[in-house]
Amino acid sequence: MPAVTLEFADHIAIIDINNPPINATSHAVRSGVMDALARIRQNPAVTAIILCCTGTTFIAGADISEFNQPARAPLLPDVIAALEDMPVPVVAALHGTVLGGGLEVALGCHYRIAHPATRLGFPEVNLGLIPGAGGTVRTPRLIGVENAISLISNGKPVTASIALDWGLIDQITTSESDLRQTTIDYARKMATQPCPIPLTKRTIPGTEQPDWDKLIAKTEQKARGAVAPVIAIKTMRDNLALPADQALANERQQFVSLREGEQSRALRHIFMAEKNVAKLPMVKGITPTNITIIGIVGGGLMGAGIATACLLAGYQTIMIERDDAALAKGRENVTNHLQGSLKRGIISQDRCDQLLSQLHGNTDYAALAPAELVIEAVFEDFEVKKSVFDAVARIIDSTAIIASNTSYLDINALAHSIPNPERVIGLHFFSPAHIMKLLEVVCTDGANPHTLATALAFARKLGKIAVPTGVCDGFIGNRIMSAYRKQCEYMIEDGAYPEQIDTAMTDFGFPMGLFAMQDMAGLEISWKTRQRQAATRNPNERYVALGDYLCEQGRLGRKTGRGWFRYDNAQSAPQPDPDVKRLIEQESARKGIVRRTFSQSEIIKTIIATMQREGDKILNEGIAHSDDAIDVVMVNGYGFPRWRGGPMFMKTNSPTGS
Ligand code: 3H9
Repeated sequence: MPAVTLEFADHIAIIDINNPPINATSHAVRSGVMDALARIRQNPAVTAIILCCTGTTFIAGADISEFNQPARAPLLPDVIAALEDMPVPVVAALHGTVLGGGLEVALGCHYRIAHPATRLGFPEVNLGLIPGAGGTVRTPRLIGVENAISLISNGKPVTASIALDWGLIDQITTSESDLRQTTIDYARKMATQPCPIPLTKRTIPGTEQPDWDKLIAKTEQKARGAVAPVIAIKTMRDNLALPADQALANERQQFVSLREGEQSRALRHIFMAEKNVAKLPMVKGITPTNITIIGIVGGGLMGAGIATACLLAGYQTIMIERDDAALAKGRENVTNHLQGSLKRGIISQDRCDQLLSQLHGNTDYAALAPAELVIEAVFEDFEVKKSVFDAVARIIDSTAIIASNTSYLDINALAHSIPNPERVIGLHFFSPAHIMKLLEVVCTDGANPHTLATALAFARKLGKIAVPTGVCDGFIGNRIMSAYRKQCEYMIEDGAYPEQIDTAMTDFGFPMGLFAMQDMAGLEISWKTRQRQAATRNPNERYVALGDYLCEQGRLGRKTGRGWFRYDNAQSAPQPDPDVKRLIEQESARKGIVRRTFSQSEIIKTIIATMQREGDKILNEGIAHSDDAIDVVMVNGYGFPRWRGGPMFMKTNSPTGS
């Protein structure tokens, strides 16, 4: 099947793109459209053209897989210029996701008709790019500078109705109508009128200019080191002073230089890694169970977050708690989460009420009988979880899946504590579970591929990025975090201070430093874990007791106003505390350590090297299936700057971390 077909129907030329899965502007599409336009030019009977796509979407962007190869003519800007220059009206029929190069193609057409569910946007900045085929030049000429900036610099798509309000599209069809036919009818009507002036020949509406310096400063702060959003704004600012042809050339130059740069390569890597990380040979070809009813044991912070995620994905959800009061609290937690989604405009009040009606609470495990998947999210204690597994296994069908949300405990041992261990899996959600995208899917030794395939399909339906991992203490993410936390504590004893380490990390691009993050979570959690592990700790391994001392002094973190840092009020930024400095220096002296200075670059290199070393071990032990899995976990669960691609990507692509 060719990627582009051309058909003539009663004086209308119909160009149809069919390049699954997303109708990307691959070489075959670009050359196919060029050929079609050449043939149309030779047919004087044509009075209008429609450009449409087969499949689930209009063009959703350039083909990322071509970005690492030499560019092949015709280039997208030339195809769009050819569309714009056609002597008869060209009307685009939009549906699905009209993104990046897809929106640029639509802007090269003279009119745009969209299905009501269409979303339109420029996600290029998420890939470390700016639009490279006229987006920064044509968009402000159509919808004004302010709306164009918002569309291009934040990377988020807008709905068809916002696009219509802005003038980005000309008409929305009714949901029942046939988009193609409506577009043909529209094109027929427009054929009787003069062809509109192409966008590149128009002036920009409005004279008001934004406060560019303020906008750039705000964007820089939000981008935390990512360059593309800032370059997008600077390019738009510079282009306003240029005629369209020079503005197009300027945009192209910026696009090409970003495409060749380290940040875009890193962002493209992580984008593709997220798409591919769960594609394991062992689940290929397996049809997962179609789950409709989920059971969740525990309505605390984690359980309620998981329940909310399940409700939002459309599952009937049964929540089990130990008594009525705990159940009421669990329901209240879910209600609060859904109210949050309502406030953020993700769901309507009606939908919120409807979702709450799909939450069925009970204090009797017998209510779990119809569940096809039960997730335990109770207190992190092996015996407690084992008793929950035992109770669940007695009730549900022997083929239904039982999952644990443990972060550290041995899921293999849990699995073997019940009959049919092959249906046990770990689902390690990150808090808040209804918001965080990452989900570690922990494959127990005995789990069968069907259990894994079903868990992965469930994760996808929740909208999560599922990363399969093996069983070990901390799986992928917490294990790496634990290794670099230790290394940071060693640096503290050897001469660094918490504020230095945190500044090195935030300057590198982490949203927060390790010590501020511990203060925020509360230091007593890891203190209790260390106390539990004291008996089994390797006596020959270096142990840093500073965190214990802080807890013994009641410095439990932000909530007590003191931890690794000092907090003058609930909102205040972490302040270095002379008492902590003294405590650290006394401890170094007690251990006979001669403190030395650490540069910011040494700190960050040590942290990244530790992540990479632990990552290598995890790979060698078969806990992670690929480098990609480690990068996806660190970027999506632990604040590793996305534009750096992840620690394993940096090994080969940015070994200096600069
Ligand atoms: C651009 O356009 C630059 C221009 O300004 C200038 C050019 C000169 N290329 O996400 P899914 C694959 S930059 C190649 O699971 P969904 C993906 O790997 C681009 N392949 O589906 C997967 O493959 P497989 C601007 C791509 O329904 C399959 O498509 N555009 C690309 O959940 C399905 O993907 C973007 O940044 C691509 N660009 O979501 C759009 N995109 O089937 C990026 C996807 O083998 N894409 N694939 O697993 C998306 O946001 C989502 O994929 C989309 C569909 C919303 C389109």
